[in-house]
Amino acid sequence: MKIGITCYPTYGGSGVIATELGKELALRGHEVHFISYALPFRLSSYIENIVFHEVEMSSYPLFEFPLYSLALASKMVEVADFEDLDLLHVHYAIPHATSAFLAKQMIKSKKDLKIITTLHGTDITLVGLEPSFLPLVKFSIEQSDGVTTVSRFLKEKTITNYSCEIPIDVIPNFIDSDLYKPDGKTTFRENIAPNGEKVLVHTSNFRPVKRVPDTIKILKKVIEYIPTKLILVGDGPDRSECERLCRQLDLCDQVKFLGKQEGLVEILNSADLFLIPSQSESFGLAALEAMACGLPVISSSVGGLPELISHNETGFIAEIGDVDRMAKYVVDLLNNDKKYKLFSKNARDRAVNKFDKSKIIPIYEKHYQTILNS
Ligand code: GMT
Repeated sequence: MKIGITCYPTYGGSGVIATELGKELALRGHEVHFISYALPFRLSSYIENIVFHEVEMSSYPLFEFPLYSLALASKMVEVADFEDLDLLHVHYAIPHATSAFLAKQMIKSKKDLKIITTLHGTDITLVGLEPSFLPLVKFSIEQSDGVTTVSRFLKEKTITNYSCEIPIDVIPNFIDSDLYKPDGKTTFRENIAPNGEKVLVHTSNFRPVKRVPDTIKILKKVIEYIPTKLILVGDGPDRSECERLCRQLDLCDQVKFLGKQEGLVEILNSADLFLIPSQSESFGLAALEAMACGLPVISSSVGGLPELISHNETGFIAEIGDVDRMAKYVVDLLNNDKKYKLFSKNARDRAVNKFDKSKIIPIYEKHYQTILNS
């Protein structure tokens, strides 16, 4: 197949999934064309069967705001025509599904370009609900030839929030479990926890929806019982607030802010538990990456997290903001070596058996084929 993929190219789970999907499809012999304003950050080296098409933006004094959605639609048409694409797979509805709809209309006299939209999270649960976007998001979803969501939760939200009456396939996110795996390396851990402390880790974009300050509050309670460090990976609006909280709670020596990092596997392998106390989380790709490295996960009970984490088996789930309970769960696991090892194994097994790329990529291929035959 000849597949066009559009995604956000910077950090973020939807861009990661879109890029890794494209790479896997290319490995399986499909021709993949990424269309975006920048090279997706996970496409760092040449890969056979993958081409990147940059959406160029021109500025003009009349245009107070950049007209990216329109430039993207034009580029989609150009690529679909020149490269003879079979379908366009767009990740994150806003504005990609709308640009794709425009492109489909523009090229319709020449070909029936199929559009598949994958909904990832806040495109449905937050941004898409804003009155200025809601009618457009609903329209663009309903005009797609195929729609997928990354969890059952997100499918239900799409149906209830937008009254969408179209078939939606749930295709969960996936992981390369040969890359994300326990590696037994201890160099980074020795550096972060030189006195044999336990290590908690959280990775995110530090937006309010991630509730990163909760991870620091959890640590404050955990260290009453067990010497522990917390690694915070990523950057975003709430980082300053988190640094302030560390100072206020006198935890500056126990919390290590690493900012954005590439070597995630090594960092995850240096930790014992992963924390994800989010306010909203349609899937929780970061938690899956941790599970694949053998880390049990302590999470809030929101969105798609209960579909990923088996409570009392691969980790524990608590109410949003219940940092006391989350801390209890952390202490419970860190104090019980036998239970910890079992949870660690369960987490890895679940990641490999349910969410490995070898299980999920064929589901996307089948979805494409069904849409092309429709
Ligand atoms: O929806 C977002 O906030 C952005 C999006 C992204 O691009 O990172 O994250 C969502 O998509 C990820 C990949 O499918 C999911 O793992 C995240 O759970 C989801 N984020 C939220 O729902 C907050």
